[in-house]
Amino acid sequence: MSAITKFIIGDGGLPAICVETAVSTAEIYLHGAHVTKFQKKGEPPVLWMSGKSLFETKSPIRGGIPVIFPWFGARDGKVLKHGSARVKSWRLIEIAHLAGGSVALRFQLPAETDDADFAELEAEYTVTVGESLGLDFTVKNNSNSKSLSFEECLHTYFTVGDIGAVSVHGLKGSQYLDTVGGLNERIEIGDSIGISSEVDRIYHDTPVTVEIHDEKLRRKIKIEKQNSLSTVVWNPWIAKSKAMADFGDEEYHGMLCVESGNVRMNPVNLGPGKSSKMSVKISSSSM
Ligand code: TA6
Repeated sequence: MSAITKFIIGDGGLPAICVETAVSTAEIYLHGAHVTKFQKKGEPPVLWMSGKSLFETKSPIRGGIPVIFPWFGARDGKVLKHGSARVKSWRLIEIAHLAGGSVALRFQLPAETDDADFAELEAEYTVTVGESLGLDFTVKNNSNSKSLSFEECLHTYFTVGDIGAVSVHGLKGSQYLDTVGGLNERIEIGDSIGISSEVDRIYHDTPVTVEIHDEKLRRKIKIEKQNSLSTVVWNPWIAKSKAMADFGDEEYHGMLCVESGNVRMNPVNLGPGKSSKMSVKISSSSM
């Protein structure tokens, strides 16, 4: 079959694009250029969505792949956490049906004219749906005189069968900022990471491929990336889950964030007229 793309009015009346290829389905909202679904036919969803997510223009969607830009976390003088890109309406500027049956959708973020710090940064985001999910995030510095610094992160929520039967591989020996119970720099000493309490870690200088091994779903999710030095691993666990209105109290059992970006110790510094491109490829296979 050749791939099909369909425009729909999604949750909250927000416009979205559904994509079906011979091997997978996906859904992307224009709001935040937010990928809310990616699933290979015959398999459980790769991306996780909260059953309590809001779908309104002033709030980020909870789950899928929030696009975090141009800053990560809280920022002095800024109201929004995790930047403004995820609550902006992006423009879909191209749909390309590729050889091999994949579909590439290219989105553009309208200039941040109301934010002087970032008005000269232009972002584009290409989502490629096929056997795997490809994400290319490009930023251009339109200033002809100033270097600009920003942060970027594809804050991906993955479906897991049981958070207690999951391990994260590829980060052994890496330094990370542990943000649970204060801010502490630590080194990952384990061959893999298990989750049995709240985890909120920003691994620095990690261009590496990371894998999620899911014993319950008997599945491996591979997260390969280029030009991304930060890896964030997050599960809110019990208290934080209860504290989020758009996150079910028990939903932490079925999700894990492994995020790819350039944040904190690894921001992007872009010279005048220069561009950067961060790429992530998400694929799944049986164990
Ligand atoms: O990426 C991890 C994190 O920074 C956590 O600290 C947690 O706040 C999470 O992002 C979700 O943030 P949000 O603003 O989407 O609720």
